[in-house]
Amino acid sequence: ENIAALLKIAIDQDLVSMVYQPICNVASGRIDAVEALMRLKMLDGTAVPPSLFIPIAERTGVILELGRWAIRTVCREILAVDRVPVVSVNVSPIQLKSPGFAASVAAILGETGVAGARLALEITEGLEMEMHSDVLRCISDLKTLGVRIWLDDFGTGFAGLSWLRLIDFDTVKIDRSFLHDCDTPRGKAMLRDIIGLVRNRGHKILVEGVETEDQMGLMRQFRIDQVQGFHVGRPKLAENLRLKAAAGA
Ligand code: G
Ligand code: G
Ligand code: MN
Ligand code: NA
Repeated sequence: ENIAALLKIAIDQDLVSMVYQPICNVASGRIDAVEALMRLKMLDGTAVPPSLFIPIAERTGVILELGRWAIRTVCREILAVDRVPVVSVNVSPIQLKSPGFAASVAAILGETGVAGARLALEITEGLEMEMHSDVLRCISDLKTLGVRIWLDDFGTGFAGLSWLRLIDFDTVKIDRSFLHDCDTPRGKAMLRDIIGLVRNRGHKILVEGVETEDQMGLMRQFRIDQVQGFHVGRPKLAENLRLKAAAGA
C-alpha cells in the first residue's frame, strides 16, 4: 500500500511535520495552550489528511515511532523554546497499550529538559479501547511524570462516560458537533447539560470548534475554561506561532 510505504520513510525524508492550533483561556483572553496536529505530505508535496494516514499508521504499527517523533518534535520546537504553557499531543490507544510508552515520554522530557506538566496527551473517546489494566497503568505512570491527560472528542462515542468513571482527566474537550445547534433552545440545553456533567466531576472544560463571536459569547456565559477553533486561530507552523508576545514576554 502506497501510504504505508510512505509512512515508513516519512521521518527520514522530512515528509511529516507538526502544526499548532491556539487554545484560548476564556477568562483571561490569552493563549494558554496549543494543540499539536500532525501533517504528512507525499513526495510530490500533496497533503495526506490525518483521517487517512493515522488509521494506516495504527494498523501497521508505525504509529509508535511517529508518536515518539511527534512528542520529541513538540518538546524541541515549542516547549524548549517558547513560553506557551502547555502543548497537547494526540495519542493513539496503540501507544498507550504498548509497553514502555510512559518510559519513552519520560526519556524525551529528560532529554529536552521540559517539565512534564507542560505536556498534555489527548485520548479520543471515539476510538474503542477496552479498559485494559495496561492502559490504566500507563496513564497513572504518565500522571506521575506530571503529564496532563485530556479526553478528546467528548460526546461522540459510547465510551466517554465509562472513561470519565475510570480516569481522572485534567481536561475534557467537548466535541465541536455540540456547537452546531447551540443557537437553538434545544441545542443550548444539551450543551449546558454536558458542561454540567463534566464540571461536576471536577474536570476542566475545553470546547472545540468555536467559529463565531456569538459562540464565544455563549462560552463566556457558560464559564468555559478554554476554547479552540477558527475564531481563536487556525493551526500554524511553529515559526509562525509568535506566542512569546501573546504570553506577555
Ligand atoms: O487538523 P486535523 O485534520 O489535523 O486533525 C484530524 C484528527 O487527526 C485529529 O482530531 C486527531 O484525532 C488526528 N491527529 C492529528 N494529529 C495527530 C497525531 O499526531 N497523532 C494522532 N494519533 N492523531 C492525530
Ligand atoms: O479531533 P481533533 O479534535 O484532535 O481535531 C482537531 C481538528 O479539528 C483538526 O482537524 C482541526 O483542523 C479541526 N478544527 C479546529 N478548529 C476547528 C473549527 O473551528 N471548525 C472546524 N470545522 N474544524 C476545526
Ligand atoms: Mn485532538
Ligand atoms: Na477533538
